[in-house]
Amino acid sequence: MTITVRSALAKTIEPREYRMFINGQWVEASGGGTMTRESPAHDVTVSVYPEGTAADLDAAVAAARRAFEDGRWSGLSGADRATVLLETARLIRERLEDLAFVETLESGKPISQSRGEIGGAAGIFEYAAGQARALHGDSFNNLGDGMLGLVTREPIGVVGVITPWNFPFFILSERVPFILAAGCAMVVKPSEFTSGTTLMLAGILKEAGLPDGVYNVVTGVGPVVGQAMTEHDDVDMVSFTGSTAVGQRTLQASAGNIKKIGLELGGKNPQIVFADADLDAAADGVVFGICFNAGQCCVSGSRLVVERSVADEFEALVVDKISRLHVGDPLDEATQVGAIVDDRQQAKIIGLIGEGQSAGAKILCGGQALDAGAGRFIAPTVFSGVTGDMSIAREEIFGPVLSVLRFDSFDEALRIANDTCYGLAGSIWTADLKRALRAMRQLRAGRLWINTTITGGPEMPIGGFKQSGIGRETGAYGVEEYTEIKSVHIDLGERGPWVD
Ligand code: TXE
Repeated sequence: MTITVRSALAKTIEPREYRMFINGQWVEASGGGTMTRESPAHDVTVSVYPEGTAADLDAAVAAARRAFEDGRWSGLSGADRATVLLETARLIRERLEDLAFVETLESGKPISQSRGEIGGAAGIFEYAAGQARALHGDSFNNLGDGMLGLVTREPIGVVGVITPWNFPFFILSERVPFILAAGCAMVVKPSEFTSGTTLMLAGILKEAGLPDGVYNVVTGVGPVVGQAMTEHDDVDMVSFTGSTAVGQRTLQASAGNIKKIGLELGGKNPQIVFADADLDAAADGVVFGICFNAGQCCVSGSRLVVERSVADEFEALVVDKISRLHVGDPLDEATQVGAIVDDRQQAKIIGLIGEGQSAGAKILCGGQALDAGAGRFIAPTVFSGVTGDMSIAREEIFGPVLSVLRFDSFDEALRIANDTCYGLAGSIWTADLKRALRAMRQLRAGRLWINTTITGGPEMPIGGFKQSGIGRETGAYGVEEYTEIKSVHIDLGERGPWVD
């Protein structure tokens, strides 16, 4: 494994100071408070944001409500909305380097990966522009001569968006353009670790022609701003992405005004490898699936479920590939695995590695923090001999830690794969298409890959079964989530009187 040390560049960075974005204006927090963010890879302060309050959230929700009600955006045609979304995509591409740089400094992810995510996000805006024009309702001409039925789709209203730190701009972009395509207004509460690019998007959207008040950003901590958003009576829907624990709270908090909730939560995703798979390609995919974004992905393939007859050989392939990874400074162009987002996350990962060892699983590689001169890094870790009752087989570790479980039969593989409270994603590796499709049918998860992993485009919906979430983002489904359906009955004849 190649470990790169902290780059000299980061030492010279001046922190960027941001303001929040409410009703088209850049504002300080009403309480005057600020929060700072250190680069998790360099221990250098890179960002200062306002520490928003519940009063700031109220102001943002009121601005979004006004914008929604007066039709400055909801009243536009899909074609006009599409024009703004396409211009936004163009501006994102134009500022790709700056956005990627901020993303890497705040999140610790490799710069090459940030560039890919920002470019991908621009593509999502382009796709959603098409959806703004394609969105339509339905009609019923089969209700008899006296009745015509119309089904209209209407924007749900004011949407609250709460995003995490692992893919700050990409996850935001899996939601914002669809919310805009549907004609809604919104308030975004980004993660307190990674708010920079969410605020930068505000400037881009304004420049692209989005009317004031349609996209608002309130920075601040989850238990204050996020909680107030989930409880707010004037928010019609909340889209939350984060931990299952906070997702449960979000559901409870939504009860007050029965707001609609979209949840994308955790996962403990299986990578099923059958003996007939192209083992070298599968090993590469498994390593990517657990090491991409340092394992801090909701769709990380954190459980390797491998057929016993090839398990020893396959584990050796995985360990060999891991030994050739570039881990370390995310500003280094060659880096593939960057930093862990903060001390709490680092401690959680190290703690779970310890639990795996105590439970009797065997470490094949990694198992400890790495010293890169600064920041927090974890050596990609593989545990062999894992059983289904161990915490490393059940809990979302959210780090580069792979747990290997072995199977003897197809049925056992699927039983192990489905033995989790989560159902977000899964991968199947085999040369036998029938077997792959049978496994696909039986896997209880919202997003599957066959002979590949963690890839896709905005055409495909994302979301989870079981405790991994509610609802779907992206694709045509992603726009529909942000609409209400109205049934309209039109009497075409003489209505028979009820009262003589
Ligand atoms: O998540 P939180 P954390 C998982 C992963 C990770 C664990 C903890 O297992 O180790 O969660 O990470 C906001 N009301 N995922 O603590 O707290 C918060 O400010 C409303 C999986 O960082 O759930 C941030 O904007 N909002 C995941 C967002 O919730 C609240 C991505 C997510 O933070 C809030 C991240 C509250 N009471 C972590 N408290 C995925 N699905 O990809 C916090 N928040």
